[in-house]
Amino acid sequence: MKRTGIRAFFSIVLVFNLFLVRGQEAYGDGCFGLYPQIQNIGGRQTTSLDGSWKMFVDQYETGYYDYRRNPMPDGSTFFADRSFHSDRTVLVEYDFDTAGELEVPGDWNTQKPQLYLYEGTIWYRQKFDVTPKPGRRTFLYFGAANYEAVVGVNGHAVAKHLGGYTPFNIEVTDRIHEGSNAVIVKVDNKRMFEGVPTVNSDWWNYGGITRSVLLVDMPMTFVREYNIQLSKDRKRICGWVQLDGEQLSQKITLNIDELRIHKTVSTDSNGRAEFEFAAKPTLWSPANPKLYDVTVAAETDTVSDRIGFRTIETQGTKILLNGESIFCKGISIHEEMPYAPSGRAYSEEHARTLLGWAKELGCNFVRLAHYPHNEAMVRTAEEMGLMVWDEIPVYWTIQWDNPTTYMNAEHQLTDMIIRDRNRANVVIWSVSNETPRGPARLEFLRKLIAKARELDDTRLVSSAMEKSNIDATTLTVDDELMQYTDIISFNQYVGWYDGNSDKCDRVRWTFPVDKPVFITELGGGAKYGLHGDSNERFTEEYQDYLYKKNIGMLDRIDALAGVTPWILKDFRSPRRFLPGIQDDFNRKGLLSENGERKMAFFTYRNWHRAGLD
Ligand code: GCB
Repeated sequence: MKRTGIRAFFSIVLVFNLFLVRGQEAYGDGCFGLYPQIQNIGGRQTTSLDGSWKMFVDQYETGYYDYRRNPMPDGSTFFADRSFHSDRTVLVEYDFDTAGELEVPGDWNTQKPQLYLYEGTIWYRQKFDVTPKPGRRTFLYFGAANYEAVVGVNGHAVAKHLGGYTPFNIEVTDRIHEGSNAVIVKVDNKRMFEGVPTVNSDWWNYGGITRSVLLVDMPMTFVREYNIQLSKDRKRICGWVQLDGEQLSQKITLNIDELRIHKTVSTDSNGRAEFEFAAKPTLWSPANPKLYDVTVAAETDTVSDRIGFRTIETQGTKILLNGESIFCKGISIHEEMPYAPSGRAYSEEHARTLLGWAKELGCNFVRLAHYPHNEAMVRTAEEMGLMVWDEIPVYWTIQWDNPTTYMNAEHQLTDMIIRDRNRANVVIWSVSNETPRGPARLEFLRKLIAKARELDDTRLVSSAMEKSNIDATTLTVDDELMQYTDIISFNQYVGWYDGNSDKCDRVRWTFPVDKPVFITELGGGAKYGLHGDSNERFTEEYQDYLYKKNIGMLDRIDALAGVTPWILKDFRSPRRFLPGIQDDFNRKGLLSENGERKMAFFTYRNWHRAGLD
């Protein structure tokens, strides 16, 4: 393992160069090489790299650090796709060709029993053939990889991304060549104190390349992003288009054939064009989730989407959709498969089943907790007439004083908003869940809320806050964050963590400001098929009685505008140890992890509120 002086010198030069390149592109949180997000990836020309990827587990990160724990020069990391078996004269202690396999998309925990509890680094490799087209650009797109992904293309580290639930892409136009190419990704899901989320959460830390990987073929100048919405007075369609590339001054036509709209605007020297024109579309709503075929045609690129038009606002204690009061009957959902093996969900089929259950419950709203779910979830919900609460994983105790943590959270928020800003069903951006009060946290969340409004001033912005007690039975929310949020949204567990279900009858709620009240969590655990008395924990009867009593309490809250009980389906959590009952599952689902409906499912289904479609 000893190096000669001259080799060590060259290594230092190489490492220095590597960091120089990274330093120039640094994103403030250690990320590098990332290209601004290309929106509406499903509407682009892509080649899927999904399927079986070669992989091996590297618990000590031997492929990244040398024996002194210094980062190795690019040329000697595992980003080089070496094979011991094809040349045994060279010392190589890894070999992708003969390594094991993992499916992408997919978490690793539920694919191999020995990886069930694994938290650390796994190296992935996929090979692909290309014939580069002159005059085109190629990007490598990842729907998500949890948590830290360092991506190598043809032997060199080209990008690093942090955060397990947002998409990222990398321009590889000059990195790929005719014939066979290799993409190698180091994915590390070790929990980090400075991370978002941090080390402590009540859901499984699924590792891996959990969403699709695509090669994206783009023209030299392309439509990178657009925002197409109904104006607040519902009389006009307005928005903007952003080009990317060298030919930034172009004419752009927005076509909505069904509305006979064909409007042409010109981009400025930065590639941006704004538009606004009178229109009378049929409005999107849960009762009529109308979407229009929309085409953005630039001179060098055309992209199509399905877009709905609606407004969302608050008035006093009401939430108004298209100017009319709507009660949000919802349910919270984790991004977990509807059936075994209960791993990370990623497909449209998963989305249809999960959201189908929400519809069966009579919901018009889903809270996609506690992080941005895959795009199929949001788009399928839009088609099915389900409003969405989109959230980032600023959960429990984050390092509020750490500027790097803030940058990371802000990037996740930004990427979620860019991805979902044209979805009519997304009505609330949420910046956090159950965070402990204090000045640093208030400043952190205030900045995130301001950022969300700066990026999109057409939706509501909130956070799942916590309740407080005025006395034993008078409950309130007095979080100072409320002055920045549009609604008073909070989690409460009367009947589970706070007394038993009968307490609901004695509780009185009072709220300090005149804003819509939205209960983002309530509930209790039940093991499907476990029966007993209504005061016996974890029986279906306990959960059912808790729902009945909570519903009685909800009906007495005049300002209540929405509720998303916890949770649609039992989900894996490392905090749930009860053998025979929990077995690593949080049991607060209305359905079991196998899709079996518990008694409370029917009780919640039968509950109606005026204004519900
Ligand atoms: C909460 C959290 C949620 C947990 C839930 C529980 O308040 O927001 O992530 O899973 O309670 O079951 O304790």
